[in-house]
Amino acid sequence: MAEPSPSILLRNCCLISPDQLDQLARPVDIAIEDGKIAAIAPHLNYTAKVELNMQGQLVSPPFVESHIHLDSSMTVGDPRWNASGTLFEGIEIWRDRKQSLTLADVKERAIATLKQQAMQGVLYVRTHADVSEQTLTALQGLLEVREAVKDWITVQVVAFPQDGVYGGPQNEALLEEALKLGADAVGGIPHYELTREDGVRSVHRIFELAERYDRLIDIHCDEIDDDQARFLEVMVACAIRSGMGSRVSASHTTAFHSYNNAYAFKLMGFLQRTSINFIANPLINITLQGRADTYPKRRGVTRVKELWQQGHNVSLGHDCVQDPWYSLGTGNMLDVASMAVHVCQMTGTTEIDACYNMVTWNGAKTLHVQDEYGVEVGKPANLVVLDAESRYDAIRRRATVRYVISQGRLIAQTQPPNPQWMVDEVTSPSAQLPGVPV
Ligand code: 17E
Ligand code: FE2
Repeated sequence: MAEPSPSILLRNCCLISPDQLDQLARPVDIAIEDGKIAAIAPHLNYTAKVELNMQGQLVSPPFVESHIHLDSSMTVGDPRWNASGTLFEGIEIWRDRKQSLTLADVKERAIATLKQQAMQGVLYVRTHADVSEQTLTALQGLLEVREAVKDWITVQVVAFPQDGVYGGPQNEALLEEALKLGADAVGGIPHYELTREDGVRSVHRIFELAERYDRLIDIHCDEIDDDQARFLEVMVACAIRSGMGSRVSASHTTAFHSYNNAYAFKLMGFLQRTSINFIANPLINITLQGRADTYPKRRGVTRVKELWQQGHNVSLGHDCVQDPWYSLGTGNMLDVASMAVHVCQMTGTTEIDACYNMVTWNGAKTLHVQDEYGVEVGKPANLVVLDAESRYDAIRRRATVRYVISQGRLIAQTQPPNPQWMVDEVTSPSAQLPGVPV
C-alpha cells in the first residue's frame, strides 16, 4: 500500500498540552490533510508536498483573542488624543468618532487589524461592536468582516451598547436589533448606566435577550475603581438562576481589585455555584485604572491569580489596538500574557504557564469553540509554531511566531530577528559600520 502523502508535514515538533510540563513534551511529527490534523506520531513515514523541520520548536494551538474592539481599532488621535487617559474620556472621543463611521471605514480597519493579529498567530477573535450608534454601522461592518475572513480566522461579534442599554431612548431596541441581525453574543456596561438601578435592570435584560435569541453573554462589568460597583454579583445571581453558567463571560471586572476582602471572599464563594468565564485585559486596565488615585496607585486589574487558583476559567484580551482607550498595541497575545504575569504577580513557573493558557485554551473555552480547538487528530489544522523552547521562553522573549497554519493552509511566516554582535572582542571600543571607510 502506498504511504499517505499529506499536504503538509511538520517534523520534530515540541507539541505542548495545557497541563503537562513543556519539558516533558516528546518531539512528534504532525501530518495535515484536507484542512485537518491527519496524524501525530513520534515518526511518520510519509512524504508530503510541503515538509518543514521544526527542530524542536514549540507547536501550540493558535492564540485566542477573547476581547477586542475592532470597530475602534486604528483610530488613535482621530478626532483627538485621550488626554486624561481615562475610560470615560475614551468613550467621549469614540462618541465623536463614531458619528462618521462608514461600512468601508469599519471593514478596512478591522481587516487590517485581523491580519496583524493572524500574522502573530491569533486565529480566534471575539470582538465587541458598539450598538449604541444609531445606524448600526459598526455592527453591520463587523458582521460582514466575520463572513469575509472566515476562511482564515474565526470572528465572534458581541453586540455592545457602549453608551448603556438605557443611556439613550433607542439603545435597548438597537441592542435587540443587533441580535436579530446575527450578533453572536449580547453585551452591556452596567457601571456606565445612569443609575445603579438601571445597571441592575440592564443585566437582567441582557440575560433575557440571550435566552430568547439563544446567544452567549459577554458584559463589560464593573470596569471602574469604584469599590461600590457591584454588578458582578448581579451577573452571578442571573447565571446561577438561569443555569447559563459557561455561556456567560464577565469582562474587565476591575472593581474586584478594589473590593474589601470581606466582600470579595463572600463573592468568591457565590462564584463557586456557577461557571462563568472571566476576561481580563491587563494592558488596557493597567493604564486606564488608577487615574483618580494619587499614591498609592491601584493596579486596577481584576483578581486574576485568585480566580485562576479557585478553578475559574480566566482568559485574557488585548482590548484595543491604537484607539481612544489605548494608543499602543500590535495584537500580540504574548504581550498580553507578559503583562498579566507582571501585573497579577504570576511569576511562578506554573503561573507563567497558566498565563500562556489564558491566551490559548482558556480563551477557546470562553468563546465556546473548544470542540474544534487543539492540535489533535481529526480537528481542524489550526496551529502556530513559535521560535521558543517552552511557554515560559515564549512569554519571556515575546517569541516570534514562525509559522501560522489556518485550516490546513500556511497563511503567514516570520523570520525571527537575528541580531549580530559587531564589536571586536579584543580591541572593543567601536566596530566599523559596514560601508564606512576606515
Ligand atoms: N469601551 C469600554 O467600555 N471599555 C473599554 N476598555 C474599551 C471600550 C476599550
Ligand atoms: Fe472592552
